[in-house]
Amino acid sequence: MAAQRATATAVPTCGNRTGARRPPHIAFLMADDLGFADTGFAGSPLIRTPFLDTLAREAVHMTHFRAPTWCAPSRAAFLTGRHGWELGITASQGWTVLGKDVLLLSEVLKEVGYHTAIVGKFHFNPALRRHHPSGTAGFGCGFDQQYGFVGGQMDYYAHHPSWSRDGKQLREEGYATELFAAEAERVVLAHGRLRPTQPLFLWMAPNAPHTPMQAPKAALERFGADLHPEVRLYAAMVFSMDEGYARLHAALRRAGMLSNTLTAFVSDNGGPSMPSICNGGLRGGKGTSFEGGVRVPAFVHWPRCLGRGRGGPRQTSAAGHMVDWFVTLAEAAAVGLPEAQHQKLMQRVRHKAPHSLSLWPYLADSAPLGAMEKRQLVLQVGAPCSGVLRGRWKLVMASPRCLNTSLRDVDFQQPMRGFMAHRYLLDSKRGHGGADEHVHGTHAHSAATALGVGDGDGAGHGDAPTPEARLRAARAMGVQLQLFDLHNDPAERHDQLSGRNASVRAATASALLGHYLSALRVAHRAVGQAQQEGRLAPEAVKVWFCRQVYESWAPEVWSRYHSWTCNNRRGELTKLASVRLASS
Ligand SMILES: [Ca+2]
Repeated sequence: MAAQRATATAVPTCGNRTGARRPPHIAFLMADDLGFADTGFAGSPLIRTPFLDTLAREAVHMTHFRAPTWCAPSRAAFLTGRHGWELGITASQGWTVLGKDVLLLSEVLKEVGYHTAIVGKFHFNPALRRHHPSGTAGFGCGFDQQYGFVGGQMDYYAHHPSWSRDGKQLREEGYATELFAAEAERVVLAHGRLRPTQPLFLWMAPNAPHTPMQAPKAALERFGADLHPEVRLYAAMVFSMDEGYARLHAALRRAGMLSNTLTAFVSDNGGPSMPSICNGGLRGGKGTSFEGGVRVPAFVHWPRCLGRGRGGPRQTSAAGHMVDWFVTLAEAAAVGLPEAQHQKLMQRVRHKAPHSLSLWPYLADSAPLGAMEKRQLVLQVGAPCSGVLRGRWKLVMASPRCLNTSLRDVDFQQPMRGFMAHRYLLDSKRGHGGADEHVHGTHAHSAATALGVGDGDGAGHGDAPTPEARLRAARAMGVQLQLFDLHNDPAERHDQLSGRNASVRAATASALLGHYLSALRVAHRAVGQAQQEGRLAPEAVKVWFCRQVYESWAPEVWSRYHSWTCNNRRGELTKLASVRLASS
């Protein structure tokens, strides 16, 4: 594809065509579970992010950027350039140890001369540190420095048992977001003092505003006591996160590094379906393949090379994805290498992460979308809610039990058919993991053939199924399919597979399903390999997962979940289709 052939020339020249190109310092700011519209620059009436708003005014925004729907697979995608389903991560939370064959972004940047640091939430299986061969420092995984925790959910004051610096456990007092800010400041100032000529890669990943809802008093007092307590807490958590990023940038300025810094901002996944969080009218939330779960704020601020956007903030609607940072940042980091060495490196990087595409053609000069317009993105493999996207079309696949059943009627201890139907395709050869009896044996075999999956690694035997037959087969396996036209219906309210459009759209849905099944085969192999190597974490299906899907479907239930921070935001989706950017 054209986008995959993009080379170093796609990275902006920064107005320096004669001298050697200097690699930038990279400050990668990742929020955790931030709502799509919960920033000042997205127009929130309640949430305040003054620092991010300042950056946003000079940044290039990716208005249709997608991320995996959970924390761990999202961080894996960022660090490896590969989707969770390529890595054997099919469980919802993705607690699988990465294989030795993956190349980490931190390793690539270290290799081209960067000093590398992670401050915040790592969220990989702790075994990764022992398992992965990279790195010689205390922490490894390609990072020279580490501070924070390895796990996921964490009390902001009691901290996670894995709280550590450079891999050594420590106990500290304080609010996590503020401790991360202080450490980022220390890392930058020390870097400026000790290694003034070396580029720095700092991945700043506070766990804010992920649950539990906790905020320091000073931040809380910035918001009126008349606000609902949950909204006030959430707003204070986001504000504190914003202050932390501001402290990092202030340190870069003090160290004389800011003018050569590339700053990227992104949320690791969509905001959860919680009353205090606003995804701006996008359907669903974290854990689902609906837009509320996968479409996240994302921008790149690099005034030296991308300009300051004299006509206001710039934007691209290219279908970027979390996996793309891998190639994109590697390209920017490698600008100083001799051409032959650069090409060799990028060849290896692209080979390791074939789905990671360079974003530079779209960030640098708003190139025509080209291949990006037809890009096929498998958003999640495995239920309760999988999805695949191509251009304006998105196919969502979920358990009917999640989508169509009153929550009161669901016994969540029982296997969900939709979920297990997906699992069958992964499990049929190995026979592990308690597959649902409905999809076992010959029934499953014939259903798989009807889907066009068949046996073996290739396509199915015999004639390819008709679109209608394939959709029927998927439904017979207990998977509910919904097709959305995101161009006309960004809120995913109107299923194109029901009503009068159904037959017209069957071919589109079937093609997307076919692409999804290809990814499923890749996932099958990756899971098998993870099992053989003892890296596969046990997965758990909890009530909460299904609830996320259900509430994204039932309008009367769902509306309750967008009533506070989304106040006055109803009907604004047309603005959000291109992100409403603060104008001053
Ligand atoms: Ca998250």
